[in-house]
Amino acid sequence: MSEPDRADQQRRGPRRFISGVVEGFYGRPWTMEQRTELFKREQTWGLNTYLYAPKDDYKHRMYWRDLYSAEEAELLVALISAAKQHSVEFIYAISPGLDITFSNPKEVAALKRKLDQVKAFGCRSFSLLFDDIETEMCPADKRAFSSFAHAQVAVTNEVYQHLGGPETFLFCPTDYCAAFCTPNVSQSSYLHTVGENLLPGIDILWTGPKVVSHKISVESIEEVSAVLKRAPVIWDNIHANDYDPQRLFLGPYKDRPTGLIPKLRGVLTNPNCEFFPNFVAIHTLATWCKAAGGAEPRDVEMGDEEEDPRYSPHKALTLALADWLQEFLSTDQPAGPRGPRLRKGLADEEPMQTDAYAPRPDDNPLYTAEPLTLEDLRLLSELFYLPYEHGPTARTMLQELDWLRSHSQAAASGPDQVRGRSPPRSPPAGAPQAAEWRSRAQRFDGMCDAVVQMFNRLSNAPNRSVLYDLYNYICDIKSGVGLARAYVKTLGGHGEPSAQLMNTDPEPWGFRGGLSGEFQRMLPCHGNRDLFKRPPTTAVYCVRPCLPGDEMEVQRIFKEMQRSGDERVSRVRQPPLICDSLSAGDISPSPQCALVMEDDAGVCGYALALTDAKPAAAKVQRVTSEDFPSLVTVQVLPRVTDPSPVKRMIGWLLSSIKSSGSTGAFCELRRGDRRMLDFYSKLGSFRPRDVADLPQDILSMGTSL
Ligand code: GDL
Repeated sequence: MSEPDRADQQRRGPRRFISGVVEGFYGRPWTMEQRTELFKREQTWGLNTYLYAPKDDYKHRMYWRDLYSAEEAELLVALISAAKQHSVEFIYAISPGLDITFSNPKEVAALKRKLDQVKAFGCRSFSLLFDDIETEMCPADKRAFSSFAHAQVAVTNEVYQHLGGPETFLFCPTDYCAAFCTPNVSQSSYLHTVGENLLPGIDILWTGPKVVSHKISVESIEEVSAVLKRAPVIWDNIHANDYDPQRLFLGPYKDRPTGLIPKLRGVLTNPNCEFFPNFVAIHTLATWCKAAGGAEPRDVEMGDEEEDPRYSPHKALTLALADWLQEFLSTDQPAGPRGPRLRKGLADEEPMQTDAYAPRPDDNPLYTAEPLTLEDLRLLSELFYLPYEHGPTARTMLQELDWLRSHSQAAASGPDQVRGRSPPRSPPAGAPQAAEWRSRAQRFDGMCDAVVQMFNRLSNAPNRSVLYDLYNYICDIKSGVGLARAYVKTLGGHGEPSAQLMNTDPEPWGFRGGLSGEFQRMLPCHGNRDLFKRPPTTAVYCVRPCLPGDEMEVQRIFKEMQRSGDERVSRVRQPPLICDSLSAGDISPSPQCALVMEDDAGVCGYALALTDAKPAAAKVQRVTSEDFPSLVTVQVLPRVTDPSPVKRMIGWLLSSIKSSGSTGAFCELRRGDRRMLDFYSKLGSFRPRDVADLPQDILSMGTSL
């Protein structure tokens, strides 16, 4: 810092830690009422800044050159003044990077003109953002500047000086996280140029190691600060959900040690697109910020069970949820659809009158909703926790479902009482596993029920604005939990297999996800990118296309499994299955329809298919049906106990068959082959079908595509 700068800073006094919210996500921007409500909350919780940067606001990015109309100006003036009233610093950001020509003075003049206009609205703090833009410069800029960083820095410095060197002026680099730096942070020539040439009064935004950073360490900030020659302001995307319509983040601010606070210039969170569900994100950030300078968070006992002695995410969450509960229970909706905006319109109208109604003794009792509880909100938060972590209850549910699935043999071998509601009075000897399975299945069912009850109580909460922002997400999780619950009941042998799971013509809510869901199901690696730690499995399997050298292995497995089939049956001569010729190598599988799986010891299973099974069927004097023209066969060695790689092979085959235009696939099994029978039944998609003239000990199962 130069002498005059240092003197200037001394005159202004120590700069406060910037803390608050950046409205910097893609999609529908918040309303003016919501922003005003945000300022109130920030003031109450001790946050001091709001960065106006809604990506899809026309005049912030796409049409950045256009001046605001008189009406827009009125709204912005009111907003800037509302921020002031609540002691929140309003920073106006502009994103000219989509199409600015840095070297064209007219462009720079347009930028200055726009910011001058906003300055005239009462705004004193500004920001230039160059995130998410093309890094290739146009020919004119290439001639004028030695690099993209030089171009950005030149324009930013000029605008900053034009505005009189505002006390707060933020710059968002194009390489705004470590993952974007080439070859890395300390050797990034882009960041070095920015660090060395950007005027010292300008602060720099940084999202951490990644765009959505799981953790931000003190060391990583020290590294980037050395290059930038200043402490960065974190633009934190930990609660941002604009990249996936199925996600919402209601977990606490987390995995940023409070030791960062003295190393940073500030933290702004860019949270969920939906305004109201951000209560936890912003409240817990405020608690985190209070950990600075030894100030103890409100009512938070200093950490015991967690690493950071100044901040406990768990306790911060509890504080936030307790306050949030009050909001749910209030009918006062300051920024909602029945808030001031509409109230103003309705001001002259008479309130609607409804006659008080009291049921007579024989009438139906009036419906009275149970009130929402703190535990409901904790469960909600745990189901929609953080981008790299599910909440504890969600983790338990996943682990339990995984256990129930992989131990479903125990359920099947247990006494038939699993069908009844109550456990057997005295379990027979040798059934402890079955008893454990039943009790864990019951516990899982209880957890699913808690989600449904939470959904019911939330839907009845008086504050409709908060509910509406959450509605799609809670419907989605309720439906997902419902499917898992039905699946566990099916595994446990409860009555008819769940209509939701087994129905060949399910309602649209019986399967997830529209066209995007279809694409995901077609991709063999679907699920590989799960961000969450899966419950441990014991073996690693490789599923891959069957190569010419694998044919011997496939035939070996086929023969071995034929031999070890039901001994009693194998001694008598058995009628052949349609798929035998396929497994024995007499008929070649259709293109893209042959897979094998391997474990450490080698090939341990295969899955083969014929998109048109007619020729194979003819060999054993059978006919195929129009609905199920394709044949599937799968075989695994008994050492494979994990059903998931087998499921993956079948999923892969079915998508190949489907893309060949087939409408359905079938398989044939021996009734005595309990292992494969059990396997296909549990897959869920294959159902027994009636086929005329089938030999007595053969069963056919089909799935529509
Ligand atoms: C980004 C964008 C931000 C977006 C976020 C999450 C920055 C600096 N820019 O890269 O607008 O909301 O990802 O999708 O984070």
